[in-house]
Amino acid sequence: MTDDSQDGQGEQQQQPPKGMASSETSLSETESLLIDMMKRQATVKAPSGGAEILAEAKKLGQRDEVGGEGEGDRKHAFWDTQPMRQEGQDKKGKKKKSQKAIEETGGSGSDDAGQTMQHCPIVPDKPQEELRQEPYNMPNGFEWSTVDINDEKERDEVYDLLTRNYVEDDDATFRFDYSPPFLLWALTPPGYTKDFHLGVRSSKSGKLMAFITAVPATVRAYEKSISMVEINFLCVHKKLRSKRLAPVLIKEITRRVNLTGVFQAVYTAGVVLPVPVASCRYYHRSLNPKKLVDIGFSRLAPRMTMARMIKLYKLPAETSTPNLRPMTPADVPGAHALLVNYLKKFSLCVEFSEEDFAHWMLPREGVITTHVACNNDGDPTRVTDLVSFYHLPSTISNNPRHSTLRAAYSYYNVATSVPMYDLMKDALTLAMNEDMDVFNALTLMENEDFLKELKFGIGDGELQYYLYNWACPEMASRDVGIVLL
Ligand code: MYA
Repeated sequence: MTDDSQDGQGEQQQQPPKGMASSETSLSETESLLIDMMKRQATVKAPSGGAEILAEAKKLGQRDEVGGEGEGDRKHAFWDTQPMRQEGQDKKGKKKKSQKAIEETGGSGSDDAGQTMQHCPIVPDKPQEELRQEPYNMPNGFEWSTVDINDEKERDEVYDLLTRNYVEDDDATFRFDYSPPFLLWALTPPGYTKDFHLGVRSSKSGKLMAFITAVPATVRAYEKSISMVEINFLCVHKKLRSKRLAPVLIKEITRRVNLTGVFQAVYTAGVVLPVPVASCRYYHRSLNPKKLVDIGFSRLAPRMTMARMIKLYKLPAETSTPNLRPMTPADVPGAHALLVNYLKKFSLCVEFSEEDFAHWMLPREGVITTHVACNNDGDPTRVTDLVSFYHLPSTISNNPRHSTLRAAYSYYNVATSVPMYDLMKDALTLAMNEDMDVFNALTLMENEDFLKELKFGIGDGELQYYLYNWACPEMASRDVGIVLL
């Protein structure tokens, strides 16, 4: 769970945080779902292990839109039926059983010789008339609900679900606490579709019990530019866990996205599923070491005193990059050009339009901080440097003194007039001046060049990157150029 960094400081993986917030689901709702499922199981003969879902899925008449016909006796009853990269995709050789299962149901990820075809959909696009038109069934007592994220009340409902039930670390000490303004930002980029903010409510109480989202993005994987969606905020209320609701949410969002002519997606998760395209590790840089030790995020190494630790992590009060200042709308064309050009060197990145860039990068208080510098003598309006981080606090459980861990997450950074090390040191100062406790960064893009020198400590888990329905070789984390929220 913890690891000693080079500085002798142990860090926890901020995969996220966790928590123990009380659940407000009434027992009667949970019980009614359980009873409903038990009744179904009594009437449907399940083939084999993991059959709870299969029985449920069959009873509900569920059918995968692309990929497998249903869940069976596999390690990943759901994921092994989905059009995903397969283990050993990068090598020639025999097809694996699960790959065969996909092919039998329409997949095309391998050629006849058993060699993997690269850089193509695993399952071909389907014409509209072949797509399932009606939503997947929900268990009795629950119903689909498209959430209006622009409505403050509904946004607060999403906030409430996530803040109590979303991603936690292994021992449930820290849990992500995405703020309502952050959710609005994350879910309304140019071209977003309301239908892709998908909730599940209790029919009786109307309470939001589960959620999943998709937003559009043009993503380049190696040489191919693909219209896809970014999937995020998959969440099932703690009282409804392990009942195979997540696969239904994933199938329904897939169906809705497919109906708009899109068949690929990108997403990240802390869990290893079939099969990541890349794997990145979080590193953490202490900004407020005393608090981090107090809350158990970090620990004092043997022979390290708090006074020495504070000194070790002390940062300059001011930034050093000349002319570094908050980005404004007038900077968008120049900063967009800088980032788009920089991202060319990576194997997986978003191809931002100028409009996308303005949405994702302009500063928003308490959500995203972006600074730029224009240090080109010949062209004083040219943006030469860009540094940004988003604000994602975590709820801290069971701590008498602290309820929130304030965390900055490195976003997109480009340095041309100063070394990347200097620019990122400025990022730490900016985060410290916004009262952040810790600055987190993944081992993607060129981050590994500065992490150790800037006294980041290694986290203890990995963030997996996935491409849905897209075959391509695995890549190293330094080749990943996309940061998902
Ligand atoms: S990552 C954040 C995920 N959220 C959390 O970790 C929040 C806390 N946890 C929960 O709310 C629940 O535990 C969740 C699972 C909802 C995660 N990604 O219903 P179940 C598989 C994908 O009985 P529950 C993010 O948001 C699991 O392996 N699948 O389980 C990106 C098993 O399948 P299989 C996951 O615990 C999401 C099945 O679910 C994940 O009650 C990208 C069990 O279902 C996970 N993080 O609920 C989603 N965790 O048996 C994919 C578990 O096969 C998008 N599972 O192993 C795919 C693209 C879709 C669009 C395509 C368009 C073309």
